[in-house]
Amino acid sequence: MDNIDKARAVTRRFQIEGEAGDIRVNRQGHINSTFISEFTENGRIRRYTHQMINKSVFSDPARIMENIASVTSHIRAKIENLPDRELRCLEVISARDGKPYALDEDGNYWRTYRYIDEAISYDKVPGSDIAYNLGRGIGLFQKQLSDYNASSLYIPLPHFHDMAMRYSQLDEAAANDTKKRKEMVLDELSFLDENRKRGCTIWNDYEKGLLPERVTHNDTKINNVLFSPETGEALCVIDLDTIMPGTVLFDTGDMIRTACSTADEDEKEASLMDFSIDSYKAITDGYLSLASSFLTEAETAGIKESGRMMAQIMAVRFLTDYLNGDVYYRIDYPEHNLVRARTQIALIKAMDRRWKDF
Ligand code: ADP
Ligand code: GN1
Ligand code: MG
Repeated sequence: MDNIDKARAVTRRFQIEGEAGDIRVNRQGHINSTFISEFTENGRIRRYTHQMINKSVFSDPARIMENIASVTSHIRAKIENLPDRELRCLEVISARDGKPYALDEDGNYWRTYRYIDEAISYDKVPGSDIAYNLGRGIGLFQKQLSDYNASSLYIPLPHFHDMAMRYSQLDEAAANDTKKRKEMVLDELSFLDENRKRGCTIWNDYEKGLLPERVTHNDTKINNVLFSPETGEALCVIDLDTIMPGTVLFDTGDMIRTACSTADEDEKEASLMDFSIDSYKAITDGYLSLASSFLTEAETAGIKESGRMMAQIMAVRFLTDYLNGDVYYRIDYPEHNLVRARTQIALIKAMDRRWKDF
């Protein structure tokens, strides 16, 4: 049975009524397997997102779903008076046994969300208005969770943005060189080595308590936010697997990384990668319009560096996966992770160039 058949079969385990129609794959994310289904109920079509949670990345999907169910109900309580609240927060559809997930016959964990039809996602920022709205959307998300007890959250991926740990994984992958790929990436390894110390600063400041611990999303790339096609407003932050305690700079960093870059994360021609200061300004204006009320000085001061740090940690992680033989991220062709690592390095170089001219 391939995954789409598994998805079709598993829909019956959730509290979904009506007649099953079309089901299709969404390949935007690198981690989970995502499917969009259609059901017709009393003449009305309803869509759902079904995801097979990646069990080699997430060791305890049931606890992740506890996090997600709890965080989404916290947010929902704050928007219950809004007429379009269904578009503004992910809604977990329970399984028939009441749990927020269901298992398939092979023991894979699946979850279902109501598909937010009225929204769109972007892999790259289409203009400064969307960059501003992305910043606002993440600022709002952090604000909505600012009174949520961070220490009550299950930590799905400990040390997720710990740069020193990511470098030790890279060092190990390069030392083992199991796929004999190291020769091809000597330039990338040496660039990353030169940047090692600088890249560790934010994590170290966070560990020392110089940056406060808050509830953060930790994976705020632009396609993890859904926008209104009419107004451009950021409606809903999705992909909540990595919600855990962190510094807000992980979130500012990933939105800057993905929304100020002029090329896709997997652009094969790395020279097309540039850094847009206009998008940077728009994102930070949007973000600060909501977040300045709760940020400390150290947090505000760290925003600029956070984008560079996230590009760097992604370069390290993509290159590690390339050296390890592509065991973590979904790839479409053998050099995919190398291409991704190169675009991130090109982005860091573009940032350094642009900030110097600025
Ligand atoms: P991954 O963890 O693999 O990145 P995501 O949760 O980000 O998976 O989902 C992949 C893509 O599916 C998103 O980028 C988005 O385009 C789409 N998507 C996921 N959930 C929804 C939803 N509830 N409504 C609309 N689109 C969704
Ligand atoms: C993964 O799940 P997705 O595709 O939104 C990764 C992020 C990376 C991102 C790079 C759990 O995010 O950390 O920044 O790829 N998620 C996980 O595109 O590792
Ligand atoms: Mg995603």
